Amino acid sequence: MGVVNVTPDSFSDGGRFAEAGTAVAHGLALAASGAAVLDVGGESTRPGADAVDRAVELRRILPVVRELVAGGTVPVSIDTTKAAVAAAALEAGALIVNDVSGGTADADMLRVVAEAGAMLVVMHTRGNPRTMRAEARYDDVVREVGDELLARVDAAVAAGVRADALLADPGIGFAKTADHNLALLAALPDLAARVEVPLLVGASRKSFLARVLDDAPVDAREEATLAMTVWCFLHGAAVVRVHDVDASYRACRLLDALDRATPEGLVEGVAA
Ligand code: PMM
Repeated sequence: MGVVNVTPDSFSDGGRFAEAGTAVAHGLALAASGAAVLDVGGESTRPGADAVDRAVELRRILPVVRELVAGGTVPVSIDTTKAAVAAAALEAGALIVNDVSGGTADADMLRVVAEAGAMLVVMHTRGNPRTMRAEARYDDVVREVGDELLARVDAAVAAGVRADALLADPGIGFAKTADHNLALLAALPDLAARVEVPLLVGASRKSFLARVLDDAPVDAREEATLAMTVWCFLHGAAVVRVHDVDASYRACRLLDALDRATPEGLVEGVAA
């Protein structure tokens, strides 16, 4: 999943793709690099970020969703916590809703997704971007995040979202300290076994990487991001959400080749 942030203030790429034409070109480039899904977002979710008005968010994302859908290369996902934004994006041809609140921020979200028959990513967080730092308190982060994620999966199914259209995401960097993020990633196989729907992980360029890398700034986290992609795919994730698709895609092709290799070597048609 390639990230297309149409925002002036995301932590990783804030402002670079804020203009619709630039965002579309970036999305098409990510698809050409191997992204299987493009995740379009119009509201920054970094800790402390201000909420964005619905009209502003719609103005940012709709032209980009429309153009990427018209481009027809890969499915489009809408990264939003607002049901009205999700509904408009689905109407414009998006197929997936990526809700970092796991369906809790807007009482209409699950119904909108269910009625559209769309896919849904339920992510784990607590509170909202303004309050989540203070909510990063756990006795046993792996167990509690698993419990809370399962509750969100159950709520989505109860609201009519198809169980086979769900992905669950531990929410790296959301209401978690760097140590919590590392503990969750280390326990990914347990989480994957427990949640029973495919896992999506977004670790790309996130600040917990700097905790192990001498405070590396955001533009010096690509190798660490790639290491996370490989770790996640080897430990039970079905999808990774990344900003730089090239490196992750190449790494995935290699993992795929290794997965399929026989004692004689590479099998035919590998990693197309
Ligand atoms: N992270 C961000 C935004 N949306 N969605 C999901 N499902 N998982 C994530 O980890 C996630 C997300 C924040 O990163 P960005 O500002 O670079 O988009």
